[in-house]
Amino acid sequence: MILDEISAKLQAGRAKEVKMLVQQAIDEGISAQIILEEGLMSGMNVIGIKFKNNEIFVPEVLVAARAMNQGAALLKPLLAAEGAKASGRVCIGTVQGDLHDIGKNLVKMMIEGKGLEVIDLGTDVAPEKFINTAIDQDCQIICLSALLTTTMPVMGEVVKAAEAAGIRDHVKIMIGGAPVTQAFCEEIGADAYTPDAASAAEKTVELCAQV
Ligand code: B1M
Repeated sequence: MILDEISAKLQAGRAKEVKMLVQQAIDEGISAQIILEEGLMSGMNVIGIKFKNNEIFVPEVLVAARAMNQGAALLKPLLAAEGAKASGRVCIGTVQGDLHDIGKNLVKMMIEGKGLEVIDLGTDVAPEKFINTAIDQDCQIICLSALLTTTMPVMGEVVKAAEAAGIRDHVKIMIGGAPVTQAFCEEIGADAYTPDAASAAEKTVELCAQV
């Protein structure tokens, strides 16, 4: 099946073939959401497991990540078209010390799909940059991604910095990433934790309506 092929080619880091197959799946009428979840993300999950078990190393992970990003880029306009429209502005970034951006990019894409404006601060973002952007650009939500247990505490620093800057009552803070949990969200006093890109996008719409 084509979704399995996408997953397999992504694992092999074959970006061109991934792009071709994603386009083919789109042309066959498979929804962008299904292609993303059952093709691209399923392949990336296997990469994650193999990386953890030392069966593959950083270079293989990087080529798979590149294939993931190129395939996802084709889906971006379709995900936007499939989503219901909302309004609001959020900023998003991977926290300081952390360079993982695949999940953050997916979350961004899905939020944009809901019609919200997203300011992408990239990776390795310092707490003050999140705060200054939220103030200067009038964001309703600060979205924080972390993939390393060592960088999760930076999320707590952002919450504290928002309190110190006096914006805590009108800017919501949403967190996510593989090691992040609801319990951690409560511990640091963030407003919301969501486990994946789709629920993150839904939650942003909900939070934007609250502020
Ligand atoms: Co890294 N890495 N990595 N890595 N890497 C992990 C995270 C790791 C779990 C692998 C492992 O050992 N099992 C491990 C962390 C262990 C830990 O902290 N306990 C790890 C490590 C150790 C490292 C290095 C330290 C390795 C080294 O150098 N020795 C190093 C750190 C570099 C740094 O950041 N300073 C490193 C480097 C890298 C690469 C550069 C090679 C590459 C990143 C490429 C890139 O992002 N451009 C990489 C990758 C790809 C991974 C794995 C294999 C895959 C991550 C990924 O992209 N998953 C990862 C293993 C794994 O997670 N199983 C691993 C796919 C992505 C779609 O999922 O990001 O979880 P994810 O996003 C999801 C959800 O979490 C959620 O939605 C997304 C989509 O549904 N989500 C949010 C994410 N952000 C959200 C925000 C929200 C809401 C939901 O609200 C705001």
